[in-house]
Amino acid sequence: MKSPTIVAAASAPGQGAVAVLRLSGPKSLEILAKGVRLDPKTIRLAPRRLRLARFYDAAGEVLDQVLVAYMPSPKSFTGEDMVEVHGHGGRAAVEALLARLLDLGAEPAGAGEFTRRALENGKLDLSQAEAVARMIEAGSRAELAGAVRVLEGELSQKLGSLQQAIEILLAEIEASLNFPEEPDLESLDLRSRRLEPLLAQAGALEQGLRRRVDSGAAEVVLAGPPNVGKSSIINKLSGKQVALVTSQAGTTRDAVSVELELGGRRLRLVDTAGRSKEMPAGEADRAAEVLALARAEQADLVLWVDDAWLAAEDMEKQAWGETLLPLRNKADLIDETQAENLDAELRALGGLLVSALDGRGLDDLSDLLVRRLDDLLGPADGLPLTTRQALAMDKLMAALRRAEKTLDHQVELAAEDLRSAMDAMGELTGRKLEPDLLDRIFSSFCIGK
Ligand SMILES: Nc1nc2c(ncn2[C@@H]2O[C@H](COP(=O)(O)OP(=O)(O)O)[C@@H](O)[C@H]2O)c(=O)[nH]1
Ligand SMILES: [Mg+2]
Repeated sequence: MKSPTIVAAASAPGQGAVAVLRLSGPKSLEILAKGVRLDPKTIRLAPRRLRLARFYDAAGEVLDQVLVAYMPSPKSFTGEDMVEVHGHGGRAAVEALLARLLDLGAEPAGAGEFTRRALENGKLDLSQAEAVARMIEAGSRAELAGAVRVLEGELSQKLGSLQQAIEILLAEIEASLNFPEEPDLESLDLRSRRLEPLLAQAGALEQGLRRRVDSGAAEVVLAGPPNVGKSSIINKLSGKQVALVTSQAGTTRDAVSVELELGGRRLRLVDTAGRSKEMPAGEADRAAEVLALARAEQADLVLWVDDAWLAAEDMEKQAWGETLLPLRNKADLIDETQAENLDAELRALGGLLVSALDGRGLDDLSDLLVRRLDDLLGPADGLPLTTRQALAMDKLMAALRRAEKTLDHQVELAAEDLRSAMDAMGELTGRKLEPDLLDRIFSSFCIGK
């Protein structure tokens, strides 16, 4: 069965100087030729060239003056025959052109369908297809740079060479298991000759990845008791009046958030209601605390704020684990030696002493945020991995680390570990993905992509 010829606006809705409509499929040229009333042969003579034309409706009225281009298969984004129509970027013009193209036999494209066709026709692999989504979502130069590198094939190439290294090691282990008369494992020296370089390669790859990119910005939640200055800190960090600041406890109820770019990374700062020692009596205050807790639990990083005059040992031992960044605010209210000691204690715990009032420690806080998020999620310009891929990467690394332990004494187990590493690799590259998972991945794409 031939796939239908699909059409969609490739540019964003709304007004713009130019809007682009794309067609992909075997009838692209025929549909274009009818729309611009030219002989298909004439268009075919100048592939991949922009041509000025009039686009007509069925009655022969001019709908728009357009630039059109015909990209014959296989040298197109999807690998199929494709057409682009660049019209005037108003709603009415786009709708009229789209209606006419549908009328001429095109079908509306589904979400991500162009990219999916590119994948199915071998123009892109899954990581490149996902990089298309990352390019579009990139909110900073650093994020864009990482996505471009994936689109250019850097991730595919690195994964490919790692996969090859695993396959070679596995083959050598299996050979020695199947042919016991061959030289023994020790003399093969698989550890230093194969496994160690492989682990180094995997480690380097892991260091250069950026994780959890499908949730957009990294989420940094301000939490802590009421009235410690959480709202003041979010306002200072963002340079905006994001949240109300009053001397009354319980001013913040809804989680208020602001997006900003720090060190090339997009992050969302979220201010939440203070957590009181006892459950508050009021319904709204209770709901606010529940919401605050939920946001903190999902956060990439929790800035737990408390007052500077509390002794360090009073610090709430929070269950956030590696996502906790302890802050003490109102440094201006304690004396200098006290402040220095407290700051040192906090730094040892991965935290800081700040003052939202006089600004002390806030630049250090920005630097610390960047560093912590880099450690947690990888560098801002790293090769972006979706949550799905990051989980597969974790599985892969875990399997390789197990193989490191088992290789010398339990070779069969090492072979087993390497086989699970290969499975994880298949998930990572998308080679082992089920069609319905592909459906899910592409459904998050927008139409026209
Ligand atoms: N002296 C001093 N007061 C502060 C500082 N930060 C906030 N405050 C005051 O503490 C009170 C509570 O601040 P707010 O930001 O609303 O705290 P939240 O309830 O934790 O959001 C307000 O009166 C602020 O002006 C600070 O660094 N130093
Ligand atoms: Mg507040």
